[in-house]
Amino acid sequence: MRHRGAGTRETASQAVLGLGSNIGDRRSRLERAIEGLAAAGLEILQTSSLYLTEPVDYPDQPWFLNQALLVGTRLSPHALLACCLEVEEALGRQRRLPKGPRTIDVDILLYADCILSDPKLTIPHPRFHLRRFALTPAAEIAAGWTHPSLGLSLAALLDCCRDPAQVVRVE
Ligand code: PH2
Ligand code: MG
Ligand code: MG
Repeated sequence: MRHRGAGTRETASQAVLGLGSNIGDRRSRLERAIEGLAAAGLEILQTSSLYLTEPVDYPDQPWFLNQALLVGTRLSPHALLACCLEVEEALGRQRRLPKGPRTIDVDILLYADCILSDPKLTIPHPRFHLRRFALTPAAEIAAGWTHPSLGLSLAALLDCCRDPAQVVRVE
């Protein structure tokens, strides 16, 4: 058998990643995150528009720029998480306040039709279908993707999303 590194799979899977930044040059951070993910070997299949989004959970912070990516990868879900965390660290992410301001956040929203939950990782991301800032960019690039535990497409989930927080497309 051909040698594969730990955490890699024989065949590629698609995943949807959510990016967010609300400190400093947000646009350049998102660009550099995409470059870092590509340099780590992810195939960037599609990038959504950028969205200027009202902060949720912790309102007293600057507005975010959010974006979603469709990627191809042979990394397992946990190896993909490690890759996302490395890119966050390389871009100077500091974790001061949970849900507070961040230079860059890279979340796995969906990974193939995978459903998993352990102390380190939950897929699909447990709240993204309830949050317009994550669902809007994801539905732009993967409208027909069926959420594996809810059984609805991202387009259908966006139609019934009740999140009142503002999301404005910026390009
Ligand atoms: N991320 C959070 C908490 N709140 N709000 C917006 N608009 N965008 C985010 O990416 C975001 C947030 C925690 O990850
Ligand atoms: Mg997040
Ligand atoms: Mg995160």
